Amino acid sequence: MTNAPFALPSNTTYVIGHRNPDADAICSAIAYAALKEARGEKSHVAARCGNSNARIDTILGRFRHPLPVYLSDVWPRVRDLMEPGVVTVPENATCAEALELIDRHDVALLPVVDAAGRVVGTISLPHLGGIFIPRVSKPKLMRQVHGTLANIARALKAVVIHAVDESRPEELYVRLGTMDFRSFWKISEREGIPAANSLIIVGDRTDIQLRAIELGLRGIIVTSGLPIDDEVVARARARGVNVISSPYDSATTAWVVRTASSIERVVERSFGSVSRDARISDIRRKMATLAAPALMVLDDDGMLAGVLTKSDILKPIQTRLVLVDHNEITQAVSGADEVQITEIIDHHRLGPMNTAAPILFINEPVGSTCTIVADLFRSSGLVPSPETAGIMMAGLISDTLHLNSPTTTPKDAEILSWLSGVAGEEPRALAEAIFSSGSVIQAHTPAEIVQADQKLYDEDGVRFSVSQVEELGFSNFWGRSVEIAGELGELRKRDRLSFAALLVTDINTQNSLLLVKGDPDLIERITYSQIQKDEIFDLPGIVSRKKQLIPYLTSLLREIRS
Ligand SMILES: [Mn+2]
Repeated sequence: MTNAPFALPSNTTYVIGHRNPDADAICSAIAYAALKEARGEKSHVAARCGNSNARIDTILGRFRHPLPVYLSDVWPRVRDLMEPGVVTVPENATCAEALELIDRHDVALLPVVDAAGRVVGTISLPHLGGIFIPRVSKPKLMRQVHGTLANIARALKAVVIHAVDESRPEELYVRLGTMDFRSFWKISEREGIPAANSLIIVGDRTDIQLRAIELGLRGIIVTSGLPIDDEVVARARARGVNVISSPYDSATTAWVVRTASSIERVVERSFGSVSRDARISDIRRKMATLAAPALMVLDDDGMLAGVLTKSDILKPIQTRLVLVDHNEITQAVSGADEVQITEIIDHHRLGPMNTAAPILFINEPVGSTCTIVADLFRSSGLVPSPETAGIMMAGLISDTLHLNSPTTTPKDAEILSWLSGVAGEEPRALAEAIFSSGSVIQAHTPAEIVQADQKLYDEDGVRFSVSQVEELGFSNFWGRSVEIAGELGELRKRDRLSFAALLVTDINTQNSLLLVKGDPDLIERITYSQIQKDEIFDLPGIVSRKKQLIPYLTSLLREIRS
């Protein structure tokens, strides 16, 4: 799933309303971000997790404000926590080079890449340990170098006196030429190591050097930068024996030679990889059981994008949210429960919600979230810009049906009049513009109508959904009631809901119709009069989902349970 790679800057706090946002969710997010800025708190950005609609467009157009940033989800993903600028090592590197990179960059593991930059494996200290830690039970292996003479010269920072075919990968065995001339070569013969695979590390022992050349060894390494006889060089040329002058003493040279082995044989070819867009929550388990210290992060083309270590996954998630106009996680942007929620500003019922740390939670039973935000401006001694004041008026008017909804409080009226003065905007004119801004039912498909302002609820494990549309009169609805009812039934089946309901509210008369699809046990208990056999009920005087309809529906659910 590579949904929504919206790059989240790490220090941003998003102020965001509920899914399927209504005007109050959008307007209060914009206004609260403006309040934060007015208070000098940095990096608060208004966001939304759903599409706009005609009413929202009308409001934002009137006050010349862009739509908030769209976030399809806030799931923390691998790319948010991975280490991007990864040091890699080419597969033909020497162990010395790999070791130096591990040491210099203080990493547990290096990705090994081929010429095209594709990961072929990984290398870590434990892998290299086999090269550097003596295995006394296998002395022959201890003397083995798997690489090229050129690599050996490079590792030794040596002067090459004479070289033959030095770039050929080969298996070489190293011996110190420290014994008596008569003993030299006896052990090698016993071990069955051919001269062509032998290297001798030797000081200024001309007798041993000449004997080695005579035997046709692959090369001699003269240590401590000691002078080499012209005769030795001449005979080596004639016999095709390599001669290298190492600046190090014999003991050091013997150590360093072994690090010239190519990493090829110690690369761990099996490694775990993960897409940069994978959700952190999906890979936690994989990470816990992983033997290696890290996962390779690959981009869409399979190229290395970064490395995710076991400690990266413990880093705190940087994405922060302020929830406005909702507090139930089922209504929040997808992934909200995986990031830090720092504040909640709301006027709905309390739903089940846990936070790891204490947060600022303002929940006030007033007509709109914009009322609360405007009140915060006022009590802080701050005056919003006329545009922000107008946007708050719009959220307030939209949610309270211009102070007519039963959710309306005296405070809403008082705040609306204060905002009206700041914005230089007449509430009645604004209300007219908002409520005549286009019929949702006329302009949209049945699927869009039932999802435009849909909210999901979870009541003791009973999942249900209640959508609402506000219309000027019911005529548009009656024209399409059958197809809308069909869509509501589809929605219920698809989302496996106990029931799905749609409240169609007439703003003119302040009455609603309720369309319900679902559990017959619940539908039978509805005490309002049924208009048609089609599960449409007449709800006179009901206009508020949160204050009237939800409490009524939850009381029916409680009846069923008891
Ligand atoms: Mn609201």
